[in-house]
Amino acid sequence: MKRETGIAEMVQKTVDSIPVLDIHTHIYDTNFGDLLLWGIDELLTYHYLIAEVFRVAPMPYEEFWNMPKKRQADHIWKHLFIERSPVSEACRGVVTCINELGLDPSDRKLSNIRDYFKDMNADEYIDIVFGKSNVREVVMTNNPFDDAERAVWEKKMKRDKRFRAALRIDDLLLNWETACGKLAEWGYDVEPRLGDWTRSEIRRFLTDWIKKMKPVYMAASLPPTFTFPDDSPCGTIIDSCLLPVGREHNIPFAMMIGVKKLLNPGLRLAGDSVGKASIATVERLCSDYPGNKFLVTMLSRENQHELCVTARKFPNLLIFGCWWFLNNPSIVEEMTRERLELLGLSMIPQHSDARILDQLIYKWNHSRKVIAQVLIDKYRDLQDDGWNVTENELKRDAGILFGGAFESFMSG
Ligand code: FIX
Ligand code: ZN
Repeated sequence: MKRETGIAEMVQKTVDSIPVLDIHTHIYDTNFGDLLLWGIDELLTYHYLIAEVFRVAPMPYEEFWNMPKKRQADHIWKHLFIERSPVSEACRGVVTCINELGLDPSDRKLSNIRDYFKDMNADEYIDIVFGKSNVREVVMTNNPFDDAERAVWEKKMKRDKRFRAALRIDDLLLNWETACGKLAEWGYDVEPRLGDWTRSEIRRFLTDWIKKMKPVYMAASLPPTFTFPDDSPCGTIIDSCLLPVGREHNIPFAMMIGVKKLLNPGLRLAGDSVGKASIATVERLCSDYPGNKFLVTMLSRENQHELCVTARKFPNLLIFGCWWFLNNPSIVEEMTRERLELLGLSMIPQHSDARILDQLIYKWNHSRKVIAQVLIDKYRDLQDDGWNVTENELKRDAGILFGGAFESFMSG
């Protein structure tokens, strides 16, 4: 069959043109003040780069943590960008940001890059970054157990519509002893023993925060050992509080499974690692709670294929993103191929997990390139059998992948 020429260019152009709904980030709108991180020094001290710099320039952990942010950034720039080429994905991302902002990476001068940010303000920079990354909305990570964040929610605020909320409840599920004390402090009549009344008060707590935040989902990151059903506080709260409230409000439970917290505590946030989890937990939840919706991403590469197959079995399961240690072009390509081949367009190929606002630029620039390449191959396969995808069909498909599948899942 004669292949339609120019499919590659048409796909890349279309994929680049679709504004994305980024369903998981750690960035905030300006109501949250300093919780929103941005600028070159934050970009350089991203925890991914901290883990990498300790590999080439070991020092006592506390000596690094006691350095001012700029000194940490200088240290990382020196060791990972000047004394070595920045070939890791996290390093390459910084170079992409510098270049996409119209700055000149070739002069290697951190001082020149800092000058760009000298008179910048957060509101202006949000517009710049959303424009350059072609992001239409992001979902934040909003934790009512974080004192600084809770204080913001307790004030009246005019929300920025581009920043949707997600109710993050790791503390409730994984640290019930402490969470119980906090809920009691906040006026919920709870006790450590999870009796009926305490469970109803936990449901009230969740409902109160759903009313306050209007979250698109409730989320938790869970260890590789996470199992369900389970008579631990985690399993009990999921079964008798989280899922009933999720059904009542049509709010999915987003499970991010496979994090080994603080494998190396000295690295703090950079010290988390990965473990293969049991897909049986996901199967059981999707099967036993057909009235609930589940968004799932798993951190181990070894869980990906079985997660795709599980998604084929349960329409109430939508899988998302190439999370954290998977967000590298080689693995994003592998995961996107197997997802398209097993699930078609009924999945969310990527989220950014951006912790620093600027990262939207590189994480989406890099991901769009890989996802476009996979789509080009798929459309060429179709062309070989006489199915020429039209530009409108391309736009429709890319719209589904970059937000549409999520929005249909939410509204269904
Ligand atoms: O639990 C999470 O939301 C993780 O994404 C974070 O804890 C992690 O530090 C991260 O930002 C990974 O990209
Ligand atoms: Zn995250």
